[in-house]
Amino acid sequence: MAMHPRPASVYGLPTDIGAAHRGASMGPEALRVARLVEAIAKRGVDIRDEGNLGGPRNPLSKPVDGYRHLDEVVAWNRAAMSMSARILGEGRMPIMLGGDHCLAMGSITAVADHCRAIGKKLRVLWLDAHADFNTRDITPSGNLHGMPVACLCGLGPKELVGLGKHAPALRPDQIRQIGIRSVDAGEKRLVREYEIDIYDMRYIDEIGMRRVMEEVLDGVDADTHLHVSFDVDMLDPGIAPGTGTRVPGGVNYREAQLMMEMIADTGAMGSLDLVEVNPALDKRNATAKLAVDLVESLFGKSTLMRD
Ligand code: HAR
Ligand code: MN
Ligand code: MN
Ligand code: MN
Repeated sequence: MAMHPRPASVYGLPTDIGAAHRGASMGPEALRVARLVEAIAKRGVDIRDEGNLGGPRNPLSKPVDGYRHLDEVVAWNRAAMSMSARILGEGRMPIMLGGDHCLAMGSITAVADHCRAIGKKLRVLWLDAHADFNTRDITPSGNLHGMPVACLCGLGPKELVGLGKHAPALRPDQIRQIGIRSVDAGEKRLVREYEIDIYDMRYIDEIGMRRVMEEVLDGVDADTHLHVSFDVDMLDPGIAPGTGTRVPGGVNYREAQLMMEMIADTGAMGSLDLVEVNPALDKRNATAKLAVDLVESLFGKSTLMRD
């Protein structure tokens, strides 16, 4: 499948506004230096680079009423939402380069509005070490990159929950989380209450990545838009050190390749986020290079099939 790759447009959001550590703001350039755009073009995709969007600087403030930098996070997410909406309107696949993971609120809200408008089913694959399902009452940090999934499901400040045309943007049953191994105490209760489908590392260890991805992709058909939200901290820190919140025991290289190959086989990927690459913590851009290698597989590169 996926013999007619759809055209795509990348854009960067150079900010670490929702994160604990500075440096994810350099992610978009690190991914370009690792030749992301050229690698996707090589897969036969008509790809454009829209450059970076601007937004407020990081004031490095303390949390206010449970949130750090809420106004700035809203501004960056509005920018993300508009750009993703524009690209979708052009019939192209938006590829958002973060930046930290709070930015997926904007990109996914645009995708959810688009799918509603054209009557497509939406499934979001959240590849991450973290569930990102905190709220202001339970967050240990106040950092909004720990809250985007909750906000997308309607739990959060009205400015973020109400970003798009329809609130909440997502139903929990549209989400599949893979690679999870760090969930805070209050967050655990909440993901259970909301019945978020979590394929954690133990489950991956026990049944293997192939069966995990079969379950994750079950029911995906020609009418499904797959949104892949790839937080690089899903990967084991031994192979992906360049990220702000590393958690040991992550997805290894072969498991990650298989995930991407099985997603590519569906031919259903309609949008992508690449987030949390932090060059300030990386070793010779290894994490950006690995992300590009995996993106090649997401766009159908495989060992034996014809290039
Ligand atoms: N759960 C922690 C918090 O809320 C850290 C989660 C954010 N880290 C990320 N997002 N990279 O996936 O602060
Ligand atoms: Mn995340
Ligand atoms: Mn994470
Ligand atoms: Mn590859």
